Amino acid sequence: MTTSAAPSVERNRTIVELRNHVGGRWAVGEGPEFTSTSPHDPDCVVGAGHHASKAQVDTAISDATEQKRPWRRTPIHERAAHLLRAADFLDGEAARWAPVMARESGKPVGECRGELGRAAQILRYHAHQADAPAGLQFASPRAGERILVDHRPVGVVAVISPFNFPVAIPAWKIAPALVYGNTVVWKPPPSVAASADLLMRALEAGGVPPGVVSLVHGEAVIGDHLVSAPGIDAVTFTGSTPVGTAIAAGCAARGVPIQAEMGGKNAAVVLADADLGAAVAAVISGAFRSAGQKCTATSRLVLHSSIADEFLTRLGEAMAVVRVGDPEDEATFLGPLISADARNRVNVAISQAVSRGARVVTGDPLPAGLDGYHCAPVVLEIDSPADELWTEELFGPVLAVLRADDAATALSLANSGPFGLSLAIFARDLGDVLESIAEAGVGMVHINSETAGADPHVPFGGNGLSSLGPREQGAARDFYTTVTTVYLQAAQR
Ligand code: UN1
Repeated sequence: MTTSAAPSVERNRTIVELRNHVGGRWAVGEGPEFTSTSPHDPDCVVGAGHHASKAQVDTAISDATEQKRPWRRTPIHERAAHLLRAADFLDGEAARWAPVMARESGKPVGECRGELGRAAQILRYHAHQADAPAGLQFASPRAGERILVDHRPVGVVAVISPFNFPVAIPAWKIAPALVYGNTVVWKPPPSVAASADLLMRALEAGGVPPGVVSLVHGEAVIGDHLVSAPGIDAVTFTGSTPVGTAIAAGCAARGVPIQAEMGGKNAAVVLADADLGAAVAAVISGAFRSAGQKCTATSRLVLHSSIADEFLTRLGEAMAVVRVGDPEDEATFLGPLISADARNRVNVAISQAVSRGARVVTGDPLPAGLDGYHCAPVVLEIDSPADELWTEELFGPVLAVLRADDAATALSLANSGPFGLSLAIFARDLGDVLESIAEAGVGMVHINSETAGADPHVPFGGNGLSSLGPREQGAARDFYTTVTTVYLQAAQR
């Protein structure tokens, strides 16, 4: 086992030796031992190593602080070139690493290959920002003066990434941080530590200088230490709403900018004139890919009453494609949830909803022989938007259904609740579509496409308890830079 060799995917073998990347090199953690295991086959260890100690986190932060000036003064095209090389490395490793990522995260192997390709695309998109305009120039009311608006790096950025996109999400945080001249200390979740290692290897292979990006493994105690350390100039976080808002409160008290991507309770609204076949396919994909573990997943469905029965019949028939099983099997659509806790939480929420009167529209029991953290996909029709199934994020393969008699009611059901991330509208009538766009209370509206998915070159994020701070991805410069306005006059000759 070395950290540079490609992993083996033989069953029942530890396949990745997990180290931290501190002090510009791979380093054995000085914290407790840990493993990442397969949620499909929990006895199967994927990665093994040690968490970082708090002292190692401090070393990573002081390295990042030392590198601030040299990295900031490196031309942006040179910084970008490292990302382009890292993208090539990821492309080269995708076929070998996708099964490892599937085993560790529970995400089906085809989705893992897709995510690795997407991560490379994200690195390239941000690298190409080197060619974008660097700032603005304004006219001055004074003769002989120009006013320039310059974008400067923020400094040392703490990156806290989630389990559900182990490579793509840290890529879309770290890539813009680096290209705009920041240095980074990154903590991924222990459950997907081996998959996270791949991105660190890519950045190393891309030649990012020692100490500019560090990787520290650990639980919340290490994350808390990192985000509250005095050397951190900005924090970017993706994860649960309670954790994100708590980190944001601490950051606000210290005047540290925060970008937090948190929960979602995203609705698909199917109006009377929709293409029902296309809507059924999009709802299945939005609700059940990644086992519903996306902040953008479709977890609410609002059906116009006139097509509701037909839609639910067609949805029930189409559920046959949602095959539950081993995420390394190409035929699997729905792998396990990330942990026993996650599975138990979802199963309890389903049985409580049923005991409150929810009607199971479709929901076959799990196939026999699955010993992991699997959860059968389920569609439940409920009576009221006050039901917890309508208001609380579950992060599992559970779709709650309500009916509405008109488009305005449908939209208000979709808008209800504390989140505001993504919304899908299925309709043909242009008036209904325009009205839905105008009234949508979300950061992203999809007309005739699923709630999940995001292109790297456009803003990503939401309203309410879904997001705090500037948008990610295509709007990344707003977070990863600060603006300096320069009043520029020549001295008298
Ligand atoms: C997607 O919909 O493909 O944590 C991306 C999440 C989001 C990313 C979703 N921040 O699920």
